Amino acid sequence: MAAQLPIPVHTTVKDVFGDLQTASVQSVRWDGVIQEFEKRFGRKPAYIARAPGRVNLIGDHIDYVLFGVLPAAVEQDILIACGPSHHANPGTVAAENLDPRYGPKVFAPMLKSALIHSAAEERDAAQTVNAESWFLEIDKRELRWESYVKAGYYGVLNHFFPQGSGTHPVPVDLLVTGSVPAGSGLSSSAAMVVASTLAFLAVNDKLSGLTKGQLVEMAMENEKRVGVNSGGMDQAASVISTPHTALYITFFPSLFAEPIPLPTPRTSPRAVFVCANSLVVSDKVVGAKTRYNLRVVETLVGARVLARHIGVPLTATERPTLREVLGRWLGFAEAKDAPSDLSTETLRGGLEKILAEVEKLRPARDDGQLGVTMEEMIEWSGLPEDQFKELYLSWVDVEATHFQLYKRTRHVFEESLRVLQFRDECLRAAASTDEILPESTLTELGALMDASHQSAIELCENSCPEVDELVRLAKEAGAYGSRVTGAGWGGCTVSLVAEDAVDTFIAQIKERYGPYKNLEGSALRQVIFATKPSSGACVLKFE
Ligand code: NG1
Ligand code: MG
Repeated sequence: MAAQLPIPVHTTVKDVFGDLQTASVQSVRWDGVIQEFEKRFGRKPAYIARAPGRVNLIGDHIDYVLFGVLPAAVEQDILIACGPSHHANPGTVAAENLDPRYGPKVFAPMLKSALIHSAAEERDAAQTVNAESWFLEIDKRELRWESYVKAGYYGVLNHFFPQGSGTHPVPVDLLVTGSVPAGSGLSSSAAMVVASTLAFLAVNDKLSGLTKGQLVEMAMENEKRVGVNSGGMDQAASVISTPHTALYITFFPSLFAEPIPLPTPRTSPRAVFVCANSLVVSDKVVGAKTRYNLRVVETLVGARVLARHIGVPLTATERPTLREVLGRWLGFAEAKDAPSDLSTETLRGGLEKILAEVEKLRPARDDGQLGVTMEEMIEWSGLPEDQFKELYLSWVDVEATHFQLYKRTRHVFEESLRVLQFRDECLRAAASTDEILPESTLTELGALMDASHQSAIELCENSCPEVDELVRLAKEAGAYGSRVTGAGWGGCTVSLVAEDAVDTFIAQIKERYGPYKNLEGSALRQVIFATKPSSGACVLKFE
């Protein structure tokens, strides 16, 4: 299965991309990075690590609840050229970026034992798990480009160079370049962290024997150093994706990834997914309000309250997700990290059934639109206040007066159901022996995308006016379906569009979406483009 495969190590750019056309276009960029590395560091790089961004076709704000999602890697990616350096201190990194806005940085990890009684000790204790041997300063309140490089380095240091192992990380020179726009919902952060993790693994010769699934776990852990309490969709999509397919990824009881062929090449008309950037920077944290984390907490509390209503017993100290509660309610004893014996058909039936129970979470009051207050939520949970706060709030930054248990829980179950329906529709189309598939395949996929966007507006509340306008314009321009992709509150939309109508579709959006009016040529191609599902992360090794 896809997550168990080794991380690909290639020796030519052609092998990275498989098809010659993409490889010849990409080679120019890769050669540029190699030359620039040589110019800056005086020798050729030993490796280039590549990690793509991703577009999520359907299934947002459900990965941290451990339900399946359906993203595909995009061509836009992060490249990190790297090689061992002559720096005297082990592990010291000289990091440069091809983008002149991001200045060069030199940083060195410190062994925690050397930090005792130092000023950094306090910060260290707050930021890292105590069992870790290494410390690298990352200020989460002021993230910079190199923070993501450091985040990737962290896991490599702590996994492979524990204190007392007698081995030391090599000093490294590296050069970063990226084509995934930041804050656009295409997961530039995960691409940065995956590429960085891979670069440090490669340069320290720790790649052999490592599976894609293990790299995903490391990258998820590493991303927590810079990010929010996110799920694993972005890292899994960046690492495991295969060309021309989407990836159905589930997270419970263990990481599982299945390539899903997209029906588009054989439908009539053929269709493609078009990304359009609203140019509103997607920000998961606004002021002191971490709206992303708030949804993580709301869905976890929703799971406990729902469990009480439907008779799933929970201990006072466990914190299961909605996915785990559903599994138990259906009578499956799913142990974490074991393979699941809950089939997608059973899951689908279970989701349909549990949706009838979600009404029990609806606030009774007239002002229920606002959700429930902290006091009501604690009362609903059945836990004493102290215990509730310890279990649900002590580990996460959240600031809110009201909580939407009903809306978020409904969103999670309905969106998860849509992912399964989308997946089934794609698999059905792929299994068909008909020469030409009916257009209804596309209409149905489109309808699921539309319903998903409606849920983003009404239930998950992660859209924004500009994104809604883009979705409306996409529908007017003939898209089968259109939705916000990723975390939301800005960023990109993804639309399913007939292939022969893509040019007029893009021209019409350019004409009508205000922020695109003055964009031409490559500036326009960077904000609105048809995606080609690309391959996942890999390393190019120079011999
Ligand atoms: P993006 O679009 O990269 O901000 C975020 C989370 C995902 C997922 C989506 C919403 C990170 C790193 N990723 O993605 O895990 O929850 O939102 O579906 O925060
Ligand atoms: Mg991100």
